[in-house]
Amino acid sequence: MLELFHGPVSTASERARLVLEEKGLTWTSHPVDLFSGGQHRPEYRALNRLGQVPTLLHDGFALRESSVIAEYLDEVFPARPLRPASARDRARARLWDKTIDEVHPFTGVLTYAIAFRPMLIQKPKDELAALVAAIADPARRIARQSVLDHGVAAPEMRPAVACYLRLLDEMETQLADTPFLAGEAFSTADIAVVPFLTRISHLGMGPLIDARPRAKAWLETIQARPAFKRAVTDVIPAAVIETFRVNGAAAWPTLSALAA
Ligand SMILES: N[C@@H](CCC(=O)N[C@@H](CS)C(=O)NCC(=O)O)C(=O)O
Repeated sequence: MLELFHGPVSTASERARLVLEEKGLTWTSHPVDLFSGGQHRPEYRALNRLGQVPTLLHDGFALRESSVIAEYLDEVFPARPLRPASARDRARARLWDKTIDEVHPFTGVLTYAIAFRPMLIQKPKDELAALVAAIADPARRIARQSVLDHGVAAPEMRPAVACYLRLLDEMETQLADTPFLAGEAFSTADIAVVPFLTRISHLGMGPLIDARPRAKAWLETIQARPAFKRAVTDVIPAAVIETFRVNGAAAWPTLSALAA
């Protein structure tokens, strides 16, 4: 039995859901509410010591890290393979996994500074302080506090935007050679990256993607896949997309200045 503990609006969870849906696997959904601290409940942290989503539970075996989950599912369920066929392309896919490990913390900075902060700072101060204090990774804890204090004026915003510009440029370079990120075929590399471009486009940073025509066309191709609809489009609540859009539009002057 496959169970996924996931956040409906979490990029790392989107990646795990995409793998499950692309492979046509049947799975049970356990949504975790990150805003009320569901990721820090003792019973969840017994499955995932970092208090992060996603966690896959396969017949009682708990696994964290979306890249590891992707590889595991592809190995255990070999039908509809998602890892590239050649060693060279598999190595490329692993490099995209590493890139996404770098991009992920900056995605949190952008999302919390732009979209979640206005809602979170309405919470009672001690409740919010407890949510931040429970974050296991000290660097992430400091960054979270900074964006809650300063919003888009936080010093973490500049490196976050720079990280995305590097990602987009790297994609543009690869996509000049191959139609997909790890080669000629759709793979775990495309699944790893698509949640992140989707996120910045939801946050109103689409012009950065539009300026890179190959990345833009790639994004449209991946988002048109039926599994993307089931794993991402149908799962993120419309109200959240609207919050991203409205708060993203307000933040865009700051972000475009940082990008320039
Ligand atoms: N590298 C991990 C990152 C997991 C992660 O940080 N997930 C975020 C949501 S996208 C989370 O659980 N955040 C909870 C928090 O920051 O308190 C993966 O790919 O699974």
